Amino acid sequence: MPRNDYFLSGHGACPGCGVAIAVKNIMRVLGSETTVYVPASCLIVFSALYPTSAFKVPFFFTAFENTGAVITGIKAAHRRRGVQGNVVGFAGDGGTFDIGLQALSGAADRGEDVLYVCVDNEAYMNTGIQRSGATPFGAWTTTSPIGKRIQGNRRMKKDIMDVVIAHNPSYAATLSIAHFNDFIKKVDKAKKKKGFRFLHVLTPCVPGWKIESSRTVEIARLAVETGMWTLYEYEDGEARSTYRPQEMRPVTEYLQLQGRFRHMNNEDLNNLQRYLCNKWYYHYGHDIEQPVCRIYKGEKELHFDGDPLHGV
Ligand SMILES: Cc1ncc(C[n+]2csc(CCOP(=O)(O)OP(=O)(O)O)c2C)c(N)n1
Ligand code: SF4
Repeated sequence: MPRNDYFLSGHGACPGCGVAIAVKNIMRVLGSETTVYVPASCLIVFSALYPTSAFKVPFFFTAFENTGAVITGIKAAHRRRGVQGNVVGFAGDGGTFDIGLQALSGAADRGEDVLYVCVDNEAYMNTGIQRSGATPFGAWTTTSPIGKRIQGNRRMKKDIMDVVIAHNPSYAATLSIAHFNDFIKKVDKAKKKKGFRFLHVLTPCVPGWKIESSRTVEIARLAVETGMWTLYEYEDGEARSTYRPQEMRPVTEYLQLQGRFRHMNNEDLNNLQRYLCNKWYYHYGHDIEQPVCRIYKGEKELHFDGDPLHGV
């Protein structure tokens, strides 16, 4: 692992921010010959207080919906001037799944020679925790509240990887900040490939997920162990899983560490668990010998410890 930092301390992220952890490590692998673009998002707020920037490389910022278009333009300018190196865009899930989808699709469709990274904290965090297409089923956000009519977000998370893969990119992969070797290998591959490359990183958010700041990495690991997040890559027209947990852990182990899920009832828990079991089979099914899915029949199984962070 290279030790030189190009995303420096002194930025303003919350302690334990998954986005900051991901960006710091990705930048170590990408190195000094990199030009960065960040659209409106938490990252721009905590990394670029004018006139300073936490990025120790050339760095751009324009509008929310533009990542695919701007990184395309930067690459074209580089080509024209004979500049070598990577052009990378770091966009949030709101700027990728929803508002930036059209520019993302255009860049992927044209096979632009750029790296697009989606740092996915599963909501529009910097404007106050609004639901996005990446928000998981059941999660509380300020626009999917808990009340008589609805109990948190009613939609399953959009599968943005499937959307990107439909464009046949040269490389696409999912990353976890808790699976370090897998993480580094994939960034390195993405750095070396030509054409359109896409990395999708799960980045837990302390206030948005109502978690303790010291548990970010543990929660990211549990996402993989419970099937909420699967690690795989797509290249040369084929997808393959890069890490398979030994057994499928009950999703409640993941949910109960996060206040955004504390209201979930049995029916919703079972719906989510069933969905994850199907997803597990979809990703790992061919090498599974026995059924792994455990649907709960008893009482609600979420237990909270009374920590105020775990309240909604
Ligand atoms: C077209 C447009 N709509 C809305 C906004 C306001 N806005 C700026 S950042 C942001 C939320 C960003 O969410 P996301 O991309 O998920 O990144 P996060 O803050 O969660 O890291 C919003 C809604 C904007 N700048 N431009
Ligand atoms: S609100 Fe969430 S994503 Fe934004 S800086 Fe804090 S922990 Fe990171």
